[in-house]
Amino acid sequence: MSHVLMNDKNRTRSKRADSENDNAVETSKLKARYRYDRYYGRNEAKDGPGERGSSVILNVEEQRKADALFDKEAFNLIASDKIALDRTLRDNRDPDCKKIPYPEDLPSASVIIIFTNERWSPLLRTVHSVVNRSPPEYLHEVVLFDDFSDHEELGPKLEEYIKDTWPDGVVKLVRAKQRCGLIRARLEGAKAATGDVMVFLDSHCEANEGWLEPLLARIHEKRDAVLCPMIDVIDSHSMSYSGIGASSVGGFWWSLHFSWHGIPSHEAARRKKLTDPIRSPTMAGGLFAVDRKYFFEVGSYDEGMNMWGGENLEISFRVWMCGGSLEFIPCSRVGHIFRASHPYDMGKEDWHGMNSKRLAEVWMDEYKRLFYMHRRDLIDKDVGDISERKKLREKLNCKSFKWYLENIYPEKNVPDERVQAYGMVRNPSSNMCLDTLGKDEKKVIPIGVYSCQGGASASEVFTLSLAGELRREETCADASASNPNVVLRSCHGGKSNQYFKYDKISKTIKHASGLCLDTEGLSNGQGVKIKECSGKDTQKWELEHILEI
Ligand code: LR7
Ligand code: MN
Repeated sequence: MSHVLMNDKNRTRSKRADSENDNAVETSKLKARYRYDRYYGRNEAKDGPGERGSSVILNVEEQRKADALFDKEAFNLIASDKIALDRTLRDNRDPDCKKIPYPEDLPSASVIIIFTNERWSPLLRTVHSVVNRSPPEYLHEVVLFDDFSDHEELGPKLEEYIKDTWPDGVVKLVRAKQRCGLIRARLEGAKAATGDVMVFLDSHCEANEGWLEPLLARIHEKRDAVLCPMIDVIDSHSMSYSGIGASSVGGFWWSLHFSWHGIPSHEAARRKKLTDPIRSPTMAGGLFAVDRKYFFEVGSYDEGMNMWGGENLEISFRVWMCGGSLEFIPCSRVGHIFRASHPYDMGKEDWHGMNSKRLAEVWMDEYKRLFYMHRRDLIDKDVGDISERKKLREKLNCKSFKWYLENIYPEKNVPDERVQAYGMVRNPSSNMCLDTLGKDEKKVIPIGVYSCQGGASASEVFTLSLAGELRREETCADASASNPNVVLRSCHGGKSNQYFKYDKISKTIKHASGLCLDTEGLSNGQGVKIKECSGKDTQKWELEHILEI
């Protein structure tokens, strides 16, 4: 790694540098105040495309170009290029956020932005937003880590731009000598950083007003708190910036993909104010703040993970299980361009799957079985040596995954524990099983029937919960006498349309409406219905593993 731009001598930004000065404390505070106001002044109204976070309107010709580029770039590059690199944003924080008095002696921050072949305008807009909206006395540095990009504009032109725009050296560019992948890129960025706190951002973000102080203040208060800002949405088509509320936390699917959920009631009850941190079982991965030394103490990242994916759940589980906490900070807001695909090359390997296997093996104890239920293909896959990570877990004396589930994520559905039954739901006369047919379970989908795969396919694994729900991980079978087609939709916990009872003797699955689950007339791939109970074979079911009925 070579440090291309380093100009530490002339820097006066960090509070440490300020206090080394023999200026009277008051004077340095005034100076900081002045610069602070000046930087904040840049958010004053100005005209132009996308200002105040608005959508960019393109003419027909521009739109044609944008459409042609969209598949490759996964966002509207033409619109982005029209927006000022220091565009203004609406301050969408809760008004109470502005009343919080932050201590004056906050730790300093290194903001680490890793990128590989990021486009110029989103990359530089990220940097400008950070420099312009961070109080200079707390912004120790911005570390731009280039993960082996080959776009020409990111070569010497970028170095020149940085030197000209931030001559005080606050923005440092570090280049990888070979492609690292995002996990090792963040590690390299972290090794280059020297501030008290590190804040990681993706390379297509916009930090909003007052984003940094609440992160630093919380770490000042609790050094083992790992913090995420609220991730606002920069629309990949219009480039508009819109605030999301502060009502979600992170979770995961047993396939080890990240998911969003409403704040659970136990957490809502624990919090006193809207501005209080929100404890979250997991983080999305890209945007977070952590005490620099704590990050390394708690095991930084798994260097054996490659390219993309899995590191977000790994750090989430690890931080909680090893004594820290993971929190969302409602008063800190950063926008992110959500892109449907990756505009950079990362080869054809299933990196997410392999990285996830590493984390399942190290952190999930016996619960890794639920990951393998979704990923049978990975059971025998070699994902490299994990002994160092296991040693780390031992050294830090971390708690079990069971502890994590019970204490940090009690609302998580464990499909095969404390349930009436789980596994295949089979109609023996046709040898067809209930099946999601591989449809997207984030939407409302019909439950179909399909030739039983012997449990070899996760799409035929259902749970009959203690509450009488016939369910998947997040969704429950739902029907009514007037809507007899059985669909999967969000579990509401209120029985009625989502209540089913299995009778071991008659082998029927009877719905709250009094109708029975029936395969009559169905062939592979068709949707199952509830019908008048008839006692026919088409209404007889076997549940693969019965625990308590
Ligand atoms: O090989 C690579 N080298 C890199 O430097 C691959 C990527 N990168 C950079 C890339 O340029 C970008 O700045 O790494 C950053 C993240 O890559 P993205 O933006 O393609 O990822 P994403 O936003 O699609 O995915 C989310 O999940 C990832 C899992 O590994 C990472 O943790 C991302 O940081 C994460 N992004 C967020 O959490 C932003 C909020 C999204 C949500 C929800
Ligand atoms: Mn991203």
